[in-house]
Amino acid sequence: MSKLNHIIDKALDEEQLNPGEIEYLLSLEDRGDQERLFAAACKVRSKYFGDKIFAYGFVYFSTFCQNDCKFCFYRNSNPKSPRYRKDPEEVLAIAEALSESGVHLIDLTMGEDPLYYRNHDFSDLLEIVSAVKENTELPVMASFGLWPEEKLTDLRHAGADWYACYQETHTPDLYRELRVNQDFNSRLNFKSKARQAGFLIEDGILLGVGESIKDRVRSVKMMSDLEVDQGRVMSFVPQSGTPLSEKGGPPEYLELLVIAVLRLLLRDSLVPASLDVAGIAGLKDRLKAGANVVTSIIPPSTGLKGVSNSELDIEEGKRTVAGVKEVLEDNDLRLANVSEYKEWIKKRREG
Ligand code: SAM
Ligand code: MD0
Ligand code: SF4
Repeated sequence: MSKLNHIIDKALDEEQLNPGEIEYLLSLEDRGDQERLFAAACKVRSKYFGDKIFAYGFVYFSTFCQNDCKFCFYRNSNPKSPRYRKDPEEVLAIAEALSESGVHLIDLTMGEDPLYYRNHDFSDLLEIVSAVKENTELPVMASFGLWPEEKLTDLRHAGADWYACYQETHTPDLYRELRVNQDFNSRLNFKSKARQAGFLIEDGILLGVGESIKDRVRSVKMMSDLEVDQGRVMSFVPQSGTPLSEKGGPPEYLELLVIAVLRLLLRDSLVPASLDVAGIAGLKDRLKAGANVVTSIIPPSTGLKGVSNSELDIEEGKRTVAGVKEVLEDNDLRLANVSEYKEWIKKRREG
């Protein structure tokens, strides 16, 4: 039996893969081999989720940030970055419209906005979360940066179900280069603290930011060891006005390999296909690699931006549930019902 078949069979039997085996999968270059890996990942997805796919509405409500992450368009020192802060009424109206359009979760995201972080006053954010939760009755994800640990319970009580906090890399030296002046362990430990406070947690990595294959293996292993509820990978997209503006992104297939490996390792957890990297045109491949949540759905005519592709497909109305549904139908998949998503959350919490 070929090495690839052996590793795939092991994964399908739900045996743990060792680092060497993970590295082998993440190094596949032959298109046929890659397809076999993707087919195995889809098999695991279909075992746990059938043909159901979830969809998240993305509300990037403040693009102000006190940090200076090297890869990010919205880093504090980038004069070219579009800055806005949506007021609570507008956030609520957008969340309601997203809910009506059929998303399963509202992802409330901001930079580490100094308006809240400098005075350590997060009461407005707690009110936004409660209002969104009450009015949409949907699960809510908070993606606010390194939120103070002592206020995690308040955020949970306000109605946030998920906390998303991406490590980008699980290799401390590389992390320090990317997330300038941010402590590696504080960000890593934050995820466990959030889990203890009752949150479902999402971790994620970036590809093409100077990591080696071994760094990638370490990251997917750590996400799997952490038993993240949602494990994300995104290809780096170069941003103007940043130190990495001239650096190219990684080869397209790499993100697909990592999606597939995450699916094999995380099994019944959620693995996103982000519309923020290659837009609606990139969705099919990500689904075929084993992803089961479409993220970064952004309504047009709101002025809202994406993160790594601040404008792609948004005003054309393609980053919408309607746009996503077409792709799902063409690929024998279907948009889940909200009750199916809530059911997954409930089961996950019961462990
Ligand atoms: N500001 C919060 C934070 O950083 O935790 C929440 C924000 S979310 C906007 C930021 C995530 O988008 C990052 O963690 C990173 O994974 C992703 N991202 C940012 N810039 C990117 C880029 N140029 N290419 C790909 N992904 C990027
Ligand atoms: C996405 N641009 O879903 C968003 C973002 C934040 N929770 C998610 C990275 O791709
Ligand atoms: Fe700020 Fe988040 Fe961008 Fe870093 S990734 S600069 S914390 S918005």
